[in-house]
Amino acid sequence: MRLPQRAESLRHCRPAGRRAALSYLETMVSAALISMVVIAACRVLAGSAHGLLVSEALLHGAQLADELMAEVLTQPYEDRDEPGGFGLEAGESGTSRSEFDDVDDYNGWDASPPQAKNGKQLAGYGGYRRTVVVEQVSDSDLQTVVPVGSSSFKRVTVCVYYGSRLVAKRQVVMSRNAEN
Ligand SMILES: [Ca+2]
Ligand SMILES: [Ca+2]
Repeated sequence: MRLPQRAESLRHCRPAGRRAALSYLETMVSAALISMVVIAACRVLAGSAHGLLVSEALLHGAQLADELMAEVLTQPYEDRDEPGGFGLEAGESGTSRSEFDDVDDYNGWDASPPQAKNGKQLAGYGGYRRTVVVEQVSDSDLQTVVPVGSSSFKRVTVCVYYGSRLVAKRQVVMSRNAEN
């Protein structure tokens, strides 16, 4: 038995409409899933890039801190020409480290970007900063800061920052008696 023309038309159209609706829905779900995967991948990549930057900053910080601490440790405990003082002696300039000739001359050194001893900026270290603090510490307790000249120990602290972040710190205690 043949259906009327309108019923025949609906019989063919309904399944096609459902298929179209399903295809649209599938497309939307697929697009949403792809978007989620892309966002997740971007986050992973951003995290990896940040991790690499932090690793590089820590490596450079360690190199800069070790290099400056090694330089300080080559200096005598006190100025040979004016023993007993602390900090720069008369006639010594603090614009670079070229005239630093004893450990406590380095107290208060602060340079960004980092410099070589002759004052030349170190290439490739933009954004880094190096600081030095030298303190007189107690003979009986190396953690206790005491007045200048009242002990035989000086504690040297070198810090390196990348931006505002501390990326390396070195601390060494020097003894006056080690030179004798
Ligand atoms: Ca000095
Ligand atoms: Ca000096």
